[in-house]
Parts: sequence; C-alpha cells; structure tokens
Amino acid sequence: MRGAVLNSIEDARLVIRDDVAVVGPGADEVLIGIRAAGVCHSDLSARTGGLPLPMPGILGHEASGEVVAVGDGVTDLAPGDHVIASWLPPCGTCAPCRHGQPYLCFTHMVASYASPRFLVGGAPAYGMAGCGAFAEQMVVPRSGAVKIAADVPFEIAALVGCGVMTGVGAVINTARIEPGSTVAVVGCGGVGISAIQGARLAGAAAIVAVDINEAKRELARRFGATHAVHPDGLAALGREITGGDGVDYAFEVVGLPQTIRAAWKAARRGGTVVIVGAGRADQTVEFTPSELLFDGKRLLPSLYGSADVRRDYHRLLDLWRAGRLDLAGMITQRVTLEQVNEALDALGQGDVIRQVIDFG
Ligand code: PAD
Ligand code: ZN
Repeated sequence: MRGAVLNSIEDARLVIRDDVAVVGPGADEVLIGIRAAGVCHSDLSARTGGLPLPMPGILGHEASGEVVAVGDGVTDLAPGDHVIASWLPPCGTCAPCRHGQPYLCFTHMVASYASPRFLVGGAPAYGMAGCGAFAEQMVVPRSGAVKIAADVPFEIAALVGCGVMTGVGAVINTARIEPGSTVAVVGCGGVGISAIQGARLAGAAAIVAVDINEAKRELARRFGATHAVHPDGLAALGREITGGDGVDYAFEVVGLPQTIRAAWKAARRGGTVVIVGAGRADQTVEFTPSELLFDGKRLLPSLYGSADVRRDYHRLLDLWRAGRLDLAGMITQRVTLEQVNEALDALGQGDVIRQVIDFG
C-alpha cells in the first residue's frame, strides 16, 4: 500500500512509497482502512523533530476510516464499521486510567514506539503516536478505534480525532469555563478555532482570537470570536474588555514560550491559563516564584482535550449534527497523500485551518 514515510529529521520531507505494509492486526488490535486524515501541527512538529518519533516513521494521527479486519478477542467491532482513531487509547489499568484520566495513558503509545506496526520495503517502521494515518491502512489497539454512525462524512469524523477534540475539550473538559466568562485563544489554527467554538458553546461572553496571521484573525470571527487581535495588542485589549482586569481564561494553542507568556499575561489575577500547544522539550519558559504564587493564576495542561474519547467523540458529533459545531467550515483544503509535504508546509499560512487528505 501507499504511505508517507519520514526517514530522518534531516530529510525534512516525507517520501511517498508504495511498498508499505502493516504488521497485524494481532490480538486485541484493529486494522483500519484510512478514508480521511487531517493535517495537524503536531505532524509538522514530528517532521521537524519537535515531537519525538522513532524512524523511519509514518506520520498522521487525526483520522477516520473503515474497519478492514479485527484480531483475536475483538468482538465489538467488525469489518465495515466506521471508526475514528484515537492517538491516546486508554489501557484501562495504568495509574492515570485508574484515576479517571484516560487522556494521560501512554501505555499504547509507548508500546507502538517499541514494536513497529509498519514495514517499509520489508524493514520495520513506526507510526506516529500509535497511529500512522498518512498511509492507506494502519493497525491500532482495540481502544484506539471508536465506532461512529456510518452517515458521518469521513472528513468530518477525521477532524474530531484530534484538532476538534483537543480544542473543544480544552474548554469544556479541562477548563470547564462558566457561561459569561471572558476568554482569549492564542493561536487560531485547527485546534485554536476549535477552542473558540468550544468557548462559544460554553456561553463565553467575550472571545478574543489572537494570531500573528491577519487572515486567521478574520476567520476566527466566523467561528465565534467577538474580538481579534495581534499578540502585541492582546494585553491591552484584554484589559479593555474586562475593565482592566484581564480575561478569566487564556488558552495557549501555539506551543511556544512567548505565547505561553502572552497567555499568562492576558489572564486576570485568579484566572486560568490552559496549555494546549505542544511545545518542544528543549525549550523553556520562565515564571518567577513570586508571580506563580501571588498572581493566583491556575496553569492547566490540556492533553487531548482531557477527553474520554468513548464519550466525547459522540458528544462532538451530536453537537455537529445539531448545527452547533461547524466542522465542515474548518476544512479549508482537500489534498492527496502525494501533496502531504506541501500541506505540512502550508500550516499556519494564509487561510489554512484544516487540510484533509482524502483517501477516496
Ligand atoms: P496550526 O499551525 O494550524 O495553527 C497555529 C496557529 O498559531 C496559526 O494560525 C499561526 O498563525 C499561529 N501562530 C504561530 N505563531 C504565533 C504567535 N507567536 N502568536 C500567535 N499566533 C501564532 O496548528 P494546530 O491548530 O494544528 O495546532 C496548534 C498547537 O496545538 C500545536 O502546537 C499542536 O502541536 C498542538 C496540539 N496539541 C494537542 C494536545 O493534545 N494538547 C493536540 C493537537 C495539537
Ligand atoms: Zn493533532
């Protein structure tokens, strides 16, 4: 089958190969035929080495498709079922799982980085975050495939698998904002636009879209932003619309030290700063001990929208069906697998929100 393979960080390009094969499905695993895959900034970060991935690697982790085959012990999925893939499938037994935090379970992800689920030209290759959706098929653990209704378009379902779950979940699961809250969202890509939609759903009174790209600031208004500003103007605007205090909730959806600081600065004393952006492990962001205590701000990490995907994918699709979550509007470009490098290059540029690879 065809797949987009990253051989090394230095290459900085994925190579489209037609000699890719899957390993499995073994017991408790599911083979998915990918029908649509979104292009997320985390894929770009994996291509540049900002997020870890064993090589050779197959990127792609925001995907939907059809079950092709199931391994021994999988009794509740069958060939032909439509599914969304989860890149953080819960194992059910680790400490975070036992504490009701399935979005922190790394068991299957670590396993996928230890035992390759692909072969490229007969040699072992690894899928990103337990997935590897930039290929025609991939194998995931049973809990990494969530069955959905067959009438949901695959491209809509794909977005739910990462960007939308992450952005909406950051607002409704991680921060649990109150109606009437004032909100700033720093970074208005697919994840940030989803956070803006989440804030609108949750009844925010003011939603400030913050982006260096003017086209993105304008687009954000369509999805619920009440104000839009360049990062340089954020602190002033935040104070202006809150009578001098700063916003109740600031969501950082870029993954850079300076945008984390900008979100911190935008939040009022006693407000909440939510870290959604997936930054590099070799960068640091500084806080003084004094501000960490005396500003009284809460700093909340939000991995995968603090989701329980078995519940939340369906919640998001129900909101989409009800016309309260605009997912079609977030798909700004459709591309082929052969165009994946250009799609990664285009992230953050122009009017790109989400590009979806159509596998037909
Ligand atoms: P994207 O590239 O589509 O959007 C990023 C946006 O940030 C673009 O609109 C940029 O113009 C804007 N931007 C860039 N630099 C700045 C800056 N200095 N100030 C303000 N805006 C800026 O990315 P995305 O929406 O796909 O992903 C956003 C982040 O979320 C990225 O770090 C990704 O890796 C992370 C992510 N986290 C999770 C999670 O579980 N926490 C899941 C998925 C993605
Ligand atoms: Zn993602």
